[in-house]
Amino acid sequence: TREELETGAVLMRQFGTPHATGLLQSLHEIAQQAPFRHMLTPGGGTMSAAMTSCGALGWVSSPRGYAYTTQDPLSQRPWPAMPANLSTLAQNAAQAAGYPDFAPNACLLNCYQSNSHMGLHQDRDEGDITQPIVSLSLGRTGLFMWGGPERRSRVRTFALDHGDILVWGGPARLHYHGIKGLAPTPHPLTGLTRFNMTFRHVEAHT
Ligand code: MD3
Ligand code: FE
Repeated sequence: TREELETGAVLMRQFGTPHATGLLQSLHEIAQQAPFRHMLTPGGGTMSAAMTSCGALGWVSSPRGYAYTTQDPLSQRPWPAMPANLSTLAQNAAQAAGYPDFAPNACLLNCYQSNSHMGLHQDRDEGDITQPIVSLSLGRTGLFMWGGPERRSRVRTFALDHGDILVWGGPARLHYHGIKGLAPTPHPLTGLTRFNMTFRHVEAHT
């Protein structure tokens, strides 16, 4: 099913489900090279979701701020390459949502456990906001918070289930969003863990 939540935001339930086993295999291979880690924030906190990246650019948070980098600061090596099954799925989803030219060069992987959440935020470190973000949920259901263009905008909550893909572009691209927590039920493929991958096109710093 393909559901337009608002202009530019398209929810495709179950779009990734047929490919889940291979996607999780790729995720584990990425995590062997660039382990999930709890990053520090500029505000002095620690993120409760663990993160890693693949692709030419990876997202990092530290007390010094947020940035996309070409190297994993843990290994000082390039981030793992983006596997073809991931990039192809993201491009197919973007195409189905009306973005035929989407070419991701960064994929942020998030790993949630029972005590994890992600506060309301905007994604604005990518440079070119005419490019959409494609999000894929795997495993345990996440309770997604979806707001508006301002932090004080009304927030709606809905479930993101295993295999669901969301494409955010157009006017929705800078909307506030977050993860309130996880649904109680474990998932047969991941147990109590939820994974999320977000595919992005990030402009290289010049
Ligand atoms: C709406 N991740 O990694 S995915 C993130 O489930 C992030 O891990 C959440 O927010 C997660 O930055 C939510 C859905 C999502 C991703 C990017 C968006 C929604 C978005 C960008 C703009 C608007
Ligand atoms: Fe986000």
